[in-house]
Amino acid sequence: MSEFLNTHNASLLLSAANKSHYPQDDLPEVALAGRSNVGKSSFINILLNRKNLARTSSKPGKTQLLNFYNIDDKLRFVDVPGYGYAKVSKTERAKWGRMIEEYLTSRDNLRAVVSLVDLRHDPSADDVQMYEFLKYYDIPVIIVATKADKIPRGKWNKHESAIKNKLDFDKNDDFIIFSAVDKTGLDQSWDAIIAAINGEF
Ligand SMILES: Nc1nc2c(ncn2[C@@H]2O[C@H](COP(=O)(O)OP(=O)(O)O)[C@@H](O)[C@H]2O)c(=O)[nH]1
Ligand SMILES: [Mg+2]
Repeated sequence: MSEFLNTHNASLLLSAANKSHYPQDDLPEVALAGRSNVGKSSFINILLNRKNLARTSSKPGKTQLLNFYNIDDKLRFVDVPGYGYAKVSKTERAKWGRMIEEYLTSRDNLRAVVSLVDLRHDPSADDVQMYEFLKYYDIPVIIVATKADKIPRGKWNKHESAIKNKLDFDKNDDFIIFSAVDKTGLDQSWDAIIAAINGEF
């Protein structure tokens, strides 16, 4: 973990639907994106060593706002609502799209997006679209492949290759195999995040 941050000093700062509600300062932000249920909240909880700071839920699609987490007044995590939840209307989906796009394309504080995918499966069309979107806007991206504990270690490489292939992965990006159950990839995730923040604190 980071020697620069007291991660115990972390809390949900605010939830925002649009720009006018974003925090107004210069703190660096790292956003977390991924489909519902991929493990975003669990990732935040593990990185901050908290049981339930970011709510983990077996009911997907519950979080509909951008949740800004303050970490030691030095950095923020921004939990972006999960995509690919089947049971929302087209109108809801469009609203969701505009909210994410507004944040990702206009937020000066944004330093990187941690894009979470499930190590077990090929990336969904939404996963691929998200990666393409981030590459198009030149937003630094860290791919975190979650739920590694659910497949044997001997198969990790094969799954990693399949995901990279489907994403047309840029080898300059970070690819981290992660598990919220056994904390595989915890240090690597912090290293990548700290590198993206690049000495701002
Ligand atoms: N086995 C395993 N389960 C996980 C992992 N990460 C998340 N989960 C489970 O997957 C479900 C969804 O996780 P959550 O963090 O709420 O996903 P979110 O919707 O992306 O925020 C929950 O039941 C978690 O306990 C992981 O690394 N390994
Ligand atoms: Mg969540």
